[in-house]
Amino acid sequence: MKLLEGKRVLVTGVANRWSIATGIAKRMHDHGAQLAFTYQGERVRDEVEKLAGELGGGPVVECDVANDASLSAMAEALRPFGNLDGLVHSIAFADKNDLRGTVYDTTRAGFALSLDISAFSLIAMVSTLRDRFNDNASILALTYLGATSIVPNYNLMGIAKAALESSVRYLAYDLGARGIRVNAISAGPIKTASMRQVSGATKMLDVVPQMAPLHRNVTADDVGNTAVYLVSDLSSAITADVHFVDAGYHAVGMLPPDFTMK
Ligand code: 0WD
Repeated sequence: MKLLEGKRVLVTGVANRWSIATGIAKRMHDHGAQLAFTYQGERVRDEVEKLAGELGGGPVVECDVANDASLSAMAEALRPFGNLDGLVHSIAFADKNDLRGTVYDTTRAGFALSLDISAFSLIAMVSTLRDRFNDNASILALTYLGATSIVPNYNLMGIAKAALESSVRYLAYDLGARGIRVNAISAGPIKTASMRQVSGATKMLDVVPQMAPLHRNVTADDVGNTAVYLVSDLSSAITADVHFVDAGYHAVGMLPPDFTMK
């Protein structure tokens, strides 16, 4: 059964084939969605155009979320695509130096930049596209456990994700009267370019299979499956939620007494 037949979805945050947004786009395409993509700049343009070509040949439009003119130009360029039934926000940035060491060494400029691109960008995209969502559309953002729990080295990005998750809830309230839903998927660690910026992050991939109830890491496909559900009408009463796709890791509070890390 195809869950997204007839739905138009805008996907942001594809940088390469390992991006979580790539996994989401593939699963949405499998479920019959018509996809449009944004790309951040020339550096990733070819990669995004290639993916769009493989997934239905929809429009590919530049959008740097740090730039208001770029956001407005994106909205204009997407007009022929038609109104949206879904938006996937899969964007984050922090200076590498703010993803290691101590949080109290974060600079004012680093904080402002990371919160702008990783959290305000969701508000900015919704604001820019506010008249372009169909009633009952679904908006999705990507977050991580480090928003609400201490994950060493995730540091500033955890603070930015806390702002993002709160933005999800307030936007859900703003848009609820139109039946528009806003949710976040909290994904377990997945090896991507962004993830590698966090000091020691690849070691997290060894920890999760030992501790998580499902004893495995998650993939961009796992996240994509949940994204399909959250944009489909099957999740019609779910909004303002943070939905974990992390093999159950978030629910583990203590290890067994005989546990030794491999
Ligand atoms: O373990 C992971 N990989 C997790 C990622 C676990 C849980 C959540 N996430 C989140 C990230 O924080 C992010 O919100 O998922 C989202 C997607 O991240 P990703 O797929 O892990 O990383 P990546 O493939 O690097 O995509 C993020 C993209 C950027 O990629 P690069 O590598 O080029 O920085 O965010 C985009 C950009 O394409 N991006 C921007 N887009 C528009 N305007 C901007 C910007 N100013 N800055 C970054």
